[in-house]
Amino acid sequence: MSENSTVTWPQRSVVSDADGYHFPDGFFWGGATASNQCEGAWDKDGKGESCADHFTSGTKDEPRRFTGEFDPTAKYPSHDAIDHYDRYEEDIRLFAEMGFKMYRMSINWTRIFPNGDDEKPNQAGLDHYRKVFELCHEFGIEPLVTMSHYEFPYALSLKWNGWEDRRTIDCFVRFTTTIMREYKDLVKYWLTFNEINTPLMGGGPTFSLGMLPETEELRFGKGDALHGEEATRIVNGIHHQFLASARTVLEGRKINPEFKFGCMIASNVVYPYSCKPEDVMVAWDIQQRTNYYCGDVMVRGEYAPFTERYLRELGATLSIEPGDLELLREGTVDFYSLSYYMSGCGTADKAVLNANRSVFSTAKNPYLKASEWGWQIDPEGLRYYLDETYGRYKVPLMVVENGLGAMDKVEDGTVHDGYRVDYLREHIKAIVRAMDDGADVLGYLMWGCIDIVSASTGEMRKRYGFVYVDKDDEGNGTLARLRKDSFWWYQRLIASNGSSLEE
Ligand code: BGP
Repeated sequence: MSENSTVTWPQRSVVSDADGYHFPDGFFWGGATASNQCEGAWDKDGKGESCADHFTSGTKDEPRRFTGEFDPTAKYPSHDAIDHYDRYEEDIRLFAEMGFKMYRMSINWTRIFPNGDDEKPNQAGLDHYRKVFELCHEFGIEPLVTMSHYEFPYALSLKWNGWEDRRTIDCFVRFTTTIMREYKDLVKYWLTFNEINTPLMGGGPTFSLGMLPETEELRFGKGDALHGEEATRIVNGIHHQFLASARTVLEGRKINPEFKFGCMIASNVVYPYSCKPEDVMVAWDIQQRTNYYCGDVMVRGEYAPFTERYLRELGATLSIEPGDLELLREGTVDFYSLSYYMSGCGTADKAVLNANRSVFSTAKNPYLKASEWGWQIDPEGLRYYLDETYGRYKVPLMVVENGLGAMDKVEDGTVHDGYRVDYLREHIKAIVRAMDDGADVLGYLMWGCIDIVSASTGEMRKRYGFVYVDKDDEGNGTLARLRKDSFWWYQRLIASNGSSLEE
């Protein structure tokens, strides 16, 4: 573009000068949680059981287990978590002290409809979230609500095997229309499904699809082994979620035309392990089927061109009924939100893959370091993903999860977590570069802004927060909240709207 160009670009951009970076006005700085990982109070005030309540705790090497009957010798971390349900006021005050502009949280379906298909909503659940939203607004914090974040009603899993059954769509839409009506003046930004694509990456069908598992153990990384009947169940389950999302969007627009809806995709950045064309194509293919398979439906309103070939390879049959495709076309989202933690490598050589397995069917990248949980740290991958995604969809993007799970140590009443600051700084700088490339990014919400239960392992010691919570994996601790060093760093960053990033 020539220097004299008079074109005004509509999207937000970051200006950088001697004083540092200047993010656009209204950029959403903040943090994110999910109710099953922080609230606890799993059976309080009329709440029903969700699938998350049936997962035991695990470790990096010991997978979590899903047990239908509660095992009296096991721990179920969602049952108490960090007691955010009763301490939300203290926690939101801490977020406000950091200057949060946005707080992403989920409404637990089973607090509103304990069995998923109840006739009437549970008033105590509705009252609880109203108080939370009112408090956010008192501090000028905009809530961003995930309607489904691994909180599927267990009763519906038993009845219909979760999203495998189309009847689940009506139940979900009843839930979403109830909360949209209830909070129409308090919540403007909504995400229908958290990380809708993870079952295609090997995330297992229970967490996000509410399907009862074939084995108790929650194992990750089997995306490349997905095939046949299980694949059929999963692609149809996701199809039902697409339909439920589209109906929610259409209902929501009637309730409040100001509402903004986002999809939420777990970004899967996969580089070729080598420049062999076979490796390049494997990397390309994994990205197509894990990112664009869902993104295309939710943003463009239609299945991606490669879908037929992909389903054939999966040995899966997708059941599309009359009216489905029209509905998907109408109920598209307004923005694209994503989680980003790591990247991986694609290889056509099974021996290389098996010798170097990273997370989610990819091989380890020899050029990258990893977190203590083996997630390979790659800020540049975030720029790559934002640019690719913006180039494909041209809708605003929002980073609604990014952060470092680490083993923190309390010293002198705080945590010196310079390693976390380094991780966050480098990722935010990658966002700046993507915005400089032209990507339109609405905000940055750090995942697990207060220490919460880890989704993949159920541990407390995999900590992400700016705020430390005094609780260990055995359940000991006072639950006291401590500000880590990163707390003050993020506070300065938000106050300067990004210009103190290099500090
Ligand atoms: C995402 C989930 C979150 C969250 C995060 C970190 O996949 O949406 O719920 O937990 O990952 O993962 P973990 O808690 O396993 O470290």
